[in-house]
Amino acid sequence: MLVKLPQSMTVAEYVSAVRSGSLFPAGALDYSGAGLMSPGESVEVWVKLDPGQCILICWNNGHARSTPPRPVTVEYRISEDVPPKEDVTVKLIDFRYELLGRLRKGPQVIRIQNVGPTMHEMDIFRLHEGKTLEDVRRWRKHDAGGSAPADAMGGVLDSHDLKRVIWMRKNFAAGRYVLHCEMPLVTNSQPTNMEITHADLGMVREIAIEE
Ligand SMILES: [Cu+2]
Repeated sequence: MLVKLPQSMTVAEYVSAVRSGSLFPAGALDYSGAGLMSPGESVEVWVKLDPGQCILICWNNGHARSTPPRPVTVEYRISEDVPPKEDVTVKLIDFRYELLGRLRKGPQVIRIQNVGPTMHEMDIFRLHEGKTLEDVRRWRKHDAGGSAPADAMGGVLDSHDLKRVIWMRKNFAAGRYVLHCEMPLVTNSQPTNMEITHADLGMVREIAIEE
């Protein structure tokens, strides 16, 4: 995830707030980024940044506390880059995924738009043979380090600016996939142990990509 720090906050102060249990240290802004990925996977993501001090940080399985984030300085530049034309749009809505179009086998561009009213994200998992959406939900909730029922394909993470549209490109094989939102219900700067996530509230959806 890319996070933009306020001018008054150092990377060490952000990390210290995270270590004391905050997932959203006050004043820092989430700018999305690539979702959860299993080893060997890759994904391309387009997201508009603003100039300033950012960090790259991984929230999986305690890594935000154990691994120092990577500082990244974003400079102002007029960019001619145009995101690719999408094959599918996914709308993130409290608390569900709405797909406009159909995901197909091969390289696909997905445009991700948050309808809100709260922040969302979309991890994409490819189910292992015989595994179900419920297996993924339970694994992410209770046993992130254990034997995985799916491979994590990447996706897009949350953004404080709900209007920020994000694009991703990924080569999909045929199979059964799960879209999964792991946002906590409470997103203030207070320490949280993520008692309730959006996935618990039903923001998890299985889709099939045909051969
Ligand atoms: Cu959500």
